[in-house]
Amino acid sequence: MSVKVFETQEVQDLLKAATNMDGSDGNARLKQLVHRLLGDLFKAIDDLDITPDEIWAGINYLNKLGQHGEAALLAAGLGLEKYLDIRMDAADKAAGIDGGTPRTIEGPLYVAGAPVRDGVSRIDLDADTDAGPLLIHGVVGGPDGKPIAGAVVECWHANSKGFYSHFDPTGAQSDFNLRGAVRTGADGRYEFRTLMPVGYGCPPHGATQQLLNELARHGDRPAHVHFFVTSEGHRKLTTQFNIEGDPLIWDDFAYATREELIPPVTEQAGGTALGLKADAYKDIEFNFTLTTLVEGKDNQLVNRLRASATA
Ligand code: MBD
Ligand code: FE
Repeated sequence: MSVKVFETQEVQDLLKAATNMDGSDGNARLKQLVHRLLGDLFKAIDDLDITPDEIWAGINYLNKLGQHGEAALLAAGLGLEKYLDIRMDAADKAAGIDGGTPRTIEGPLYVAGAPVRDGVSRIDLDADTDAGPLLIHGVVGGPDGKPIAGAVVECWHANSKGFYSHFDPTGAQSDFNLRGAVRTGADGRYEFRTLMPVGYGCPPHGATQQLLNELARHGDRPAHVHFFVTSEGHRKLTTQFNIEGDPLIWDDFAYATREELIPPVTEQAGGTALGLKADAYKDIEFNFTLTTLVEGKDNQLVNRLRASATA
C-alpha cells in the first residue's frame, strides 16, 4: 500500500484541527510543538508505509515504557539526552564560552536532598563487601583559575552491583547511600570518601532493554560518578567522570563519555587514617572549572522532574 496522503488538504486540516492551530487559546508553544511532531509522525507513516500493526505496537510500547517509569532512561539510551548536550556545547561555542569542565548528561537517577557537609563527606553509608575504598577530591575553580569558596559539589554513583540507592530493585540500600554534597571553603576543595562503583545496566526485562534488544544494542554503562557543581555567579555544571580502565568506556549505551572526563586512578595508602574501610585505596583527583553567567543568567540550567528525599 504505497499511497501518499500527507500533503492532502484533508490531512493538513486534520493536523491543524487536532492541535487547534486556528484557535487563539491554549499553550501556543505546545501547540507549535505538537503540530510539528505529529506532522513529522504522519509524514513518516506515509514515507515508510508504517502499518497499523506497527503503530499499535508502538502505542502499546509507550504504555509499557510509562508503566515501567523508563521514559528518561530510554531518552538517555537513544542519545536524545546526549543530543541536548551537543546543542548546548554548540551554543557555548557560538557564544565564545570555553575553558570550563565539559558537561555530560545528568541521567535519570539523581535524588535531591542529600546532606551538605563542609569540605568532606563520607557517603558510603552501607557496607558493600564487593567494593573497595575510593577517594574523590579536587578543587572547584572559576574561569580565572582561582578556587571558588562556597561552591556546592553534589555527587552520586552506583554500588558494586551497579545499583543506585533510591532506585535499587533489591531494596538493599539506605536513603542517600553513595550520594552526597560538599560545600567548598576558601581553598575551593571538595572530597568524597566512598566506594568504587560498577557500571549500570538497564533493567533486563524493562521496556528500554526490550527496544535495545531489537536494535541489537546492549544497555550498559561503564563505571562512572555523577556531579552537579553549583556556585553563585557561575553556571551550574552537570557532568560525570568514568572510571579509567572500564572496558565499556567507549561503548556507553548513553553516550556520556568524553576524553576530558576520564581521570587517572591511582593506588594510595593511608586510607585507615581517613576512615576508609581499608588502608589501600584508589584515588581520583578531579578539578572542576566553572563558567560565568551569561548576561547575568545561567543559560544552561535544566529543569526536569527529579526524585527527592529527606536525609
Ligand atoms: C545511569 O546511571 C545513568 O547515568 C544513565 C545516564 C542512564 C541510566 C543509568
Ligand atoms: Fe549513572
